[in-house]
Amino acid sequence: MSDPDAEAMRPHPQLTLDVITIFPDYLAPLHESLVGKAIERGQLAARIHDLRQWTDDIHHSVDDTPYGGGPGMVMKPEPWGRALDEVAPATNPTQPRLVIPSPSGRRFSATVAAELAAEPWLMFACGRYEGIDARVVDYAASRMTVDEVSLGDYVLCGGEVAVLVMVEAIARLLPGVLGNVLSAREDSFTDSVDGLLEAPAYTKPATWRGMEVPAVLLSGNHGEIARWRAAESQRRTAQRRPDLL
Ligand code: 6GU
Repeated sequence: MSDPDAEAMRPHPQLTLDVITIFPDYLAPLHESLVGKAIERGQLAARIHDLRQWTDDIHHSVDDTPYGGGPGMVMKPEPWGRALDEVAPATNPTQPRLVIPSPSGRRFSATVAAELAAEPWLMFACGRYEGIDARVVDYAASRMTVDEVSLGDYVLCGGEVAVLVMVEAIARLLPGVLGNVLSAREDSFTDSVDGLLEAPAYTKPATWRGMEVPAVLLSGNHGEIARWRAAESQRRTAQRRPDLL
């Protein structure tokens, strides 16, 4: 998009993302697929920052041993403080919402994704090791909303993959990002539907390796099809996710 007319036509991004990480290459998948297209179209802006640019020692250290002892390393506060101050200057009246991926955070969900998709500016702070010095959260919270968010009850090596997951879930909720505006709404887990799992999907050929597509889907009877899908949703949800019923 170096064409100046295309540049002038570029929409104002609906959402700006700043991601701070010690592994910027981990975020490369953001430039693929649906999220990558949204960035190309200017609907989404994604800026990836290497935390090490805010270190001040020869070794570009970002971690140190924990006070009180224990295994592992903790991310030092100083580089994080400088990163926050540069990406979101304290004097700036507009502040991002800060999302910190952490197994100790509140659980990510379609509801949280929708909440984050409604923000104009999100900053993600990717921790590694045993986490970030806890004072960084308190410092950030003195001027911006801070959310520690967990994907589930398991431990990842760092927040980068969690950011990819969250950004994908958020970006597809932005108006005009998904090709088909309806399909985000009808997906499993979105609040606007009934909170059930989706019915199975089929495409051509109608017979494949001896297996038939359910005849109702070939019937052209839209009322019957809708009833069949609703029943399949119920059956699948009861079988796989009874907690949703
Ligand atoms: Cl969001 N981050 C990390 N580091 N580990 C996790 C997680 C997040 N969610 C589950 N495990």
